[in-house]
Amino acid sequence: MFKISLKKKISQILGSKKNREEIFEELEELLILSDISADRVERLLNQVKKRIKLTFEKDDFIDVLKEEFKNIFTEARAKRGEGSSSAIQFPDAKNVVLIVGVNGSGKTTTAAKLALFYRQRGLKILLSAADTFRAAGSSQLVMWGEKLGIPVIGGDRGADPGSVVYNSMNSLMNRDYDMLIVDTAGRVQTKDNLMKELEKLTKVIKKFSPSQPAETLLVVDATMGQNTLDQARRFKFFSGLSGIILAKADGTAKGGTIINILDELNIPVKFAGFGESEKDLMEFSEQAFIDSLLGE
Ligand SMILES: Nc1nc2c(ncn2[C@@H]2O[C@H](COP(=O)(O)OP(=O)(O)O)[C@@H](O)[C@H]2O)c(=O)[nH]1
Ligand SMILES: [Mg+2]
Repeated sequence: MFKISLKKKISQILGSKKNREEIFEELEELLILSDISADRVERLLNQVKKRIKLTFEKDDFIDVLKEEFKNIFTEARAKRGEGSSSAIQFPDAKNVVLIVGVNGSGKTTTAAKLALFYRQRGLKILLSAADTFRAAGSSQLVMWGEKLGIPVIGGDRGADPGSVVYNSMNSLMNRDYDMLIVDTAGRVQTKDNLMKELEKLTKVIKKFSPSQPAETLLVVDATMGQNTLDQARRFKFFSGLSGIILAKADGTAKGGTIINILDELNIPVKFAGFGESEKDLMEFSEQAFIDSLLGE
């Protein structure tokens, strides 16, 4: 998932001849630099301190750290009332996935990746290019559609995104499609008027099918750091969120904000993007995340 792991740095810290206190201080710093909140890092390392012997082997230490990371995910899942996985379950015969997020986070690329992912699992996909805000907004998804051979419903620049979604829902319900993936315009989470537009899009979808969208997924840029927690807060407020997609995981080892999002909002990560090609998407795996952050 991540191309850069913390393992080397952790090994260096553990291998240095510093005393226990100094080792924990340096680890604290390292984990905070990977964007996990200071409060969570402190709790995490306190747990590790309790469990680890006074003198310890490097590998034992990393194993305990990994287990404590795993516990964070397990506890969050238990609070959500979920079993062993939070894989997406679709409720209806025809389902809608709404993609939201700030500018440049990777929404359009992710919409295309998801379309390919679900087509490979046998579903007939329709894409909706509801980013009518920018000149290139809609055409970018249309190009992906052409490349992948997946139909796209778009609109001209400045067109009402609600009407694009309306037309897309009409096609989904009346034609032979199983799933609609809606790409939306990027919006800064602090601009209420843009955020309210998302409420409208959701309403249009619900008019056709009250149990939809099955998933509203926030695409966050893994390199963006702590700001993504605020994004998650605000997008949750305006559009509801069922999950996070961690895009650009290839560019960083700073995936730590997803832990902060779990801690405060308990929104799980459903997918991770790790490159610019349509194939660079994987279902999120807690173990893969931990292994890739801390090294296998
Ligand atoms: N390295 C990398 N680049 C990505 C990933 N996802 C998207 N991008 C790139 O990020 C830029 C913005 O992506 P785009 O989908 O247009 O973002 P949007 O504005 O949210 O729709 C583009 O150059 C994408 O190729 C990813 O997982 N890894
Ligand atoms: Mg876009």
